[in-house]
Amino acid sequence: MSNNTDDTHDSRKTGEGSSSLGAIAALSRRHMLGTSALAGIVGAGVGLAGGLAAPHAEHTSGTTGATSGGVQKDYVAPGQLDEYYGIWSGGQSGEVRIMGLPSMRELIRVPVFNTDFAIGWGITNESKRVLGENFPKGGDLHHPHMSMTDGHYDGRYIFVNDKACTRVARIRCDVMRTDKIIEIPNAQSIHGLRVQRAPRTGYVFCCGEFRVPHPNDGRDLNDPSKYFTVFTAIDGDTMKIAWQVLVDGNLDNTDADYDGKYMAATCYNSEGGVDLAGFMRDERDWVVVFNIKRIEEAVRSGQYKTIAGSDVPVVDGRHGSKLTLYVPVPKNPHGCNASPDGKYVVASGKLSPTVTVMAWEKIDQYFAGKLRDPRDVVVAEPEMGLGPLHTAYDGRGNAYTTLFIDSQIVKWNIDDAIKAYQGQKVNYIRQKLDVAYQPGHNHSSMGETRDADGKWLVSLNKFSKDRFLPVGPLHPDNDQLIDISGDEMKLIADVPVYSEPHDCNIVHRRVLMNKVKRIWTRNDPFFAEAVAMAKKDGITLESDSKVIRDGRKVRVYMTSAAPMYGLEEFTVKKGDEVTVTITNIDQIEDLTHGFCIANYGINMEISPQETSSVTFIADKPGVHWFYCTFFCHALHLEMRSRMLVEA
Ligand code: RUQ
Ligand code: CUA
Ligand code: CA
Repeated sequence: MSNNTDDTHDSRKTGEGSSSLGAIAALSRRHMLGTSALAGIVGAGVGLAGGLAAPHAEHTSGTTGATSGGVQKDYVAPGQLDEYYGIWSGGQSGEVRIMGLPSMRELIRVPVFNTDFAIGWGITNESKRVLGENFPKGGDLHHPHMSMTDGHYDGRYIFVNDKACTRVARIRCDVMRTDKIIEIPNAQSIHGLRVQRAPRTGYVFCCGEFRVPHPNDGRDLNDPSKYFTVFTAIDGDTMKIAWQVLVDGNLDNTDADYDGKYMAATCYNSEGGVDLAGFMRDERDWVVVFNIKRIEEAVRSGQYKTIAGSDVPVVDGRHGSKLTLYVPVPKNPHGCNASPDGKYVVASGKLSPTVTVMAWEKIDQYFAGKLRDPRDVVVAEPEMGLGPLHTAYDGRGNAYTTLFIDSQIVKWNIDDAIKAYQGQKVNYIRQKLDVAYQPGHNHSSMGETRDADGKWLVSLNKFSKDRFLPVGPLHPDNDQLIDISGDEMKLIADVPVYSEPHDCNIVHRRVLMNKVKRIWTRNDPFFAEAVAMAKKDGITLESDSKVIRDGRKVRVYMTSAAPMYGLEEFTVKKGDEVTVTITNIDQIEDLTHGFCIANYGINMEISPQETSSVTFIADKPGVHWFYCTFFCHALHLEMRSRMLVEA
């Protein structure tokens, strides 16, 4: 395994450059799009098409430099392991995908807000307990972030947002299973989500994007002056909401400092608009900074109210509050990204060609009363190009900003940008690399932690256009792998991805590999309720296979061990409420069984040492075979038994 690490590093050092080709393409593209592109992003359909013009002209740029001595740099040989885990958002698929980097192979999917027949997510009692009563059909997951301790990934949890149904979820890294989903009150549509970096996570923070009235029960429908949103702090250990902050405007993306003192969030609707023209009326919006200690003090001393029937303490952080700082920044900022040296936070301009660099130290000074003008916390505002959305870092003082309209990644130097802002004549732009096409987020290896290692960058492009075989009107996205280990960015691979990754984390395998369990631990809390029920019924899950009738409720307990279930049949009556609880007593890694009842719409996974349960009404009389769905044994097909439902 450790060989693999060395292989990956060595092979990358000898790559050949391609900058001249890329530069020419970049020039011609900028010439082609010209100034109409900015109009493009705001002019809806027609303009957007303009911004996307002529992909054929440059679609070969940047594809060289991918090999070293004939070996593709993202090549991970059979039997070798990737160096990084990629924690990928599944977007409107509502799931998280775990990838390997640099191979960019998808390793596994973690259902979160979606349902998944493969493992029975949304079917088993264990998953329904997480999803809640009447759970929505899906979710729109944008931002996965791993828990941290002192600015380092700690491999405990991954937290994610649901923009579609205003929820936040937590995934346990040890079993890669979602163990908690909560709804956020007093908000509509959770977008930005980040974790407290220090001293630990700690808080999970999230942004309510849409302004609506609260309570949102039909009153004040057409009175936007009554609309508002809140910034939410969740206790990541208990998944209970700690407090909320009422803000002016709306909230988009957010990020934390490295000292546990502040959060910053972008706002693109300072106008309080309710339509496109309204969202863009003003030349400036803002970044709002939250002073965590002051907010905690306000909550402790009772300086809060509760709203709309929820008991969550809400403090007032609108203009004039001592709890917040509103920093005016150019028009409709989007991404919010703290640099791994712990010094800066960068808001990307979107409708402005600039990004705004703010220093945490200056924010300290502002809250201490040493600075008067909120703009005094800004230390640089470098020009990037058209449509800056998100910024990533290499840990060597460079930043990488995506340009949605220009379809480029800009590599720039933070110190030089600060010097330029102070009036010195320095060029802070290091390189512009064409990507295909229209990047949203980008993310660098370990780049949102103190361990930013500057090896890989992924550009998560919203359009793939002509990059893959045509597969119908719906195109995959294109996540491009870029080598940033040298002085120049080099494009390594195009990877098609299903709708629609927004963001990802790239986590070195040393963080996770030894924390991830290969088989379940008996009595894991994930299936604790099934274990408790069995105990009440006097069942030893590891050995008993038995049917217990309790009025119209029937509880069926059985073991599974390749290639047999503990019961060859069980009998119930039509209309019975049946709970089937299966314990996989196999101990061998990877020996998963399934449980699918023919024509009942039920399937679930039972991995080694796991207990899974499902409850249903036996509404169809007759013989129903139940069978194993995971190929577990030469006699896997023979691993089936009968459920007899009496009429
Ligand atoms: S946002 S493309 Cu949903 Cu993270 Cu910026
Ligand atoms: Cu058990 Cu297939
Ligand atoms: Ca605006």
